[in-house]
Amino acid sequence: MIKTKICSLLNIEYPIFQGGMAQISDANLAAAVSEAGGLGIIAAGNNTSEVLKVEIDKIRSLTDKPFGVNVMLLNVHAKEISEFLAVEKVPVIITGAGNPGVYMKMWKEANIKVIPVAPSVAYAKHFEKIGADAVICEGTEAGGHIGELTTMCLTPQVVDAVNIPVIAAGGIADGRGIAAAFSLGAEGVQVGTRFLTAYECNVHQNYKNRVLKANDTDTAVTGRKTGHPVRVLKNKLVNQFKELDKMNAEIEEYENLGRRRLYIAAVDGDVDYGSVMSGQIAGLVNKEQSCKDIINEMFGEAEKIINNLNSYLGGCNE
Ligand code: TUI
Repeated sequence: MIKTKICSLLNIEYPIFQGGMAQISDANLAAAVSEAGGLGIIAAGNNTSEVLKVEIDKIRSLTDKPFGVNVMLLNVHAKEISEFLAVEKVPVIITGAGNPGVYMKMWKEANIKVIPVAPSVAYAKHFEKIGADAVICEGTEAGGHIGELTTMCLTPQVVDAVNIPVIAAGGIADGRGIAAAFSLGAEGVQVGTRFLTAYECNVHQNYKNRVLKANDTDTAVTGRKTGHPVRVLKNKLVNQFKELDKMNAEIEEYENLGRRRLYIAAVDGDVDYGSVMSGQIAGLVNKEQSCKDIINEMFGEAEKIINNLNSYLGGCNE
């Protein structure tokens, strides 16, 4: 049984978060993960609080277990959503793509656990200082909007720099990833890509099929020039972004090309011209499963690996 401080902090059984993937992580997916003992996370994405309210009401009807809401701080409605979440007193808020500083006091007063994604040691220290309960180190291996550093380099440096628990994310899709994250000093993991192919995930089947077929070299990063790099599976849209790079296009042209592309992939199922966000670990994701089976399998593997590593000591491994 693998238990860490994250389990007691959040009252969950397994120290695993399901990544809050915009347009994808709804109440159905999050409830399945929370019911299986992890922390299910609803992504606010680019939605308004009215849309989010439907999902929060739904998850509360589906499970009594704790859940989280991911606030993507680039969202134009971020302020409105943040105030709404304080009123709703959701158990956990995860923030991404920015600094949640202005909302911290309000959320802490509402007794919400706040866990920001920190792209560097400096941000992790700052988030600890302003009252974060834990931080997520999301490496550049992850899908979607990414930072510069890898999970392998960011995690141990943040672990050494802060006293709050650290959750590793990016590149984790099986028990080996969990064992590696714990070896780096993390006390939990956040997993996105593997949950894309969960039965309870409502993303379009074409999107799931692309992830199932992907191999190790199938992701690319679009939009580096805009300051908002996004990791996706290679497709015709990625070629169009490359053309813009060649033409030395203006940022506005990238923004025009990128508009609504995640919706086009995740909801419409156009995986040629949509933005099929996925982590580099997609090559390991080869089957559709329930969230419960994913979590049980990952932690079963991790336990075995951690036990077997003992055999490396004293040279008794065959
Ligand atoms: O936020 C994510 N991943 C995402 S958000 C998203 S939705 C989207 N759609 C279209 C275009 C762009 C995004 C898809 N994937 N991960 C968390 C994350 N946070 N990664 C990196 C960061 C981050 C970066 C900078 C966190 C804090 C930060 O602070 C520095 C600053 O400059 O604000």
